[in-house]
Amino acid sequence: MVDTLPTLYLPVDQSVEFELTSRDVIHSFWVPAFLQKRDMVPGRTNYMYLTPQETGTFHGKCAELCGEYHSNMLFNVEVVEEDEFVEHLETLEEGHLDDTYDRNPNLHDQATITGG
Ligand SMILES: [Cu+2]
Repeated sequence: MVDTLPTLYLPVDQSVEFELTSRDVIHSFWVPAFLQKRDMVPGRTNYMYLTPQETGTFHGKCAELCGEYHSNMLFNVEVVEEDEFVEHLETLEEGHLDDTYDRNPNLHDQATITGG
């Protein structure tokens, strides 16, 4: 399962700013190895700053009980050298997520079924 998770790439030894928000409910961005976590709140932007100091694979998860899919909110973090990071960036389209991980359509279906 770990192989199919979304992966966040970060460059080693460079400061990184995370801009954290949510499009549905409150979540919490947590990579235990980074020793920080921060809430992600709809309608608000929180920030987290860090500098990854070693390359490697780390595990991230949502740290706020957010609903039915909470236990599936897992991701990988790859901290890589600068050239590998740039190479990876070039494979991304605009750097935005598509709807692949969007749970809102599920919530909408549920609301329709229950008339809510
Ligand atoms: Cu959660």
